[in-house]
Amino acid sequence: MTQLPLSQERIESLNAQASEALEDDYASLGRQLGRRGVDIDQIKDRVAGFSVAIPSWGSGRGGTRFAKFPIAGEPTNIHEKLEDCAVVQQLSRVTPRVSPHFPWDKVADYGGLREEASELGLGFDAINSNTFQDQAGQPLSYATGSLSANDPAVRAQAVEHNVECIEIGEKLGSDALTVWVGDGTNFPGQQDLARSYDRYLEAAAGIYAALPENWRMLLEHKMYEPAFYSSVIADWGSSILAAQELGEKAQCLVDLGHHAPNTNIEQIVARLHRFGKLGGFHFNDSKYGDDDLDSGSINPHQLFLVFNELVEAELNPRSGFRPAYMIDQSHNVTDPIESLLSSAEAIAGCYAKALLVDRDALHQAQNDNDTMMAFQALRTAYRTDVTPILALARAESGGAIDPIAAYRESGWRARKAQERNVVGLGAGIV
Ligand code: RM4
Ligand code: MN
Ligand code: MN
Repeated sequence: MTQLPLSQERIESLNAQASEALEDDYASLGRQLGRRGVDIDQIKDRVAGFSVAIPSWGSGRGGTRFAKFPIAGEPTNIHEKLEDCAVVQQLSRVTPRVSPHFPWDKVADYGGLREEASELGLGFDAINSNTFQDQAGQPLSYATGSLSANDPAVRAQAVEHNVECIEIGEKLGSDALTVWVGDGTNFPGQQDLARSYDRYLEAAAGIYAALPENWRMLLEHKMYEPAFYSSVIADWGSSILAAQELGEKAQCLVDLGHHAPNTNIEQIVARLHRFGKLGGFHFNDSKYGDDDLDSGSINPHQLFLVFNELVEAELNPRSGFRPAYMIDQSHNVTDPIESLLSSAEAIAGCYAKALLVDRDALHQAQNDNDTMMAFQALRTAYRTDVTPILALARAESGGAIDPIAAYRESGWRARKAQERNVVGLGAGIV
């Protein structure tokens, strides 16, 4: 039996107060879209079918390299993280799965954890391994690398951890492993750039060999941090070459925050899709060097352009299109539940806007070399306020018309501050 964390009655009574205004806005937008030949209900149905996973660590406050400021009532273990994720899902209705991170989310009984999640209305998405930190009691250190380490015993330990993640994932009902390594160097000459990649490939093949039939291995690239001179999997080039070398079940995962400023990420999406290697997405935003700001908070237009490519890819699946979508954010200044709600809305909103692009007009203008009309096809969709579509889709599936207001009204965090253990370092990342 599902045990939702917030009072469903309360959400509905708040919705009742806002529903007249929403219907009015929805009808007006419906007329506007109708004039463009778009059926608003069809867009709403597509939005209702959209979902994005929440990272378990995103339920805690992250930090910078300088400090971390946890808030009272933050989750301190996977059980509490699941509860907070369930709040996000209950209000937003677009985040039905959690992407866990091991060993951070380790428990003794994974069958029990799966049940616990399902009672909260949640399932599990891609499993994230962690060979970028040393854990207490771990025999060998990752200080000089993990999958690309010089020492074969360190590489073997890193492979073994990833294989254990797959085994845990099978118990949780997942079907993908996301591998991000912090391996790299801070000094020119510190490592041989070619040989470290060779070692990575060899170790990654050991993980690949342990993948069950229906599983995928998602390789996540990141330009820098923690390595500041060279990273072994720094860019989509290194990533796709590794994925091609490993085999069909290996694909690339694009984290929006892991590129140099001004990189054309939407073009990377198109390229990866062209070669059947677009496996997943980590949504967040970034301005300078941070990779975990709230999705759409800095550059919503980029998020829209990425979704424009994703919708193109969905319509033209070539050898398949089934990207694992996940939010990947964790930072210092907001209640993480509010940030996740805001990001979920930004992501679903950009998906909706991308659906509004008049594709025939766009393709025609492209063929005719009519640059301005091609641009206008995108611009018209981008400037449409899709809020009523998102709100109605949410309300119709039991979510809140105004998720952040409903969350604040619920007093959830204050209640948890009474019930939960003192935070310590918290669940977020530093
Ligand atoms: C990394 C990367 C990974 C995530 C860790 C916590 O920057 O984005 O996806 O597992 O952070
Ligand atoms: Mn990521
Ligand atoms: Mn990151």
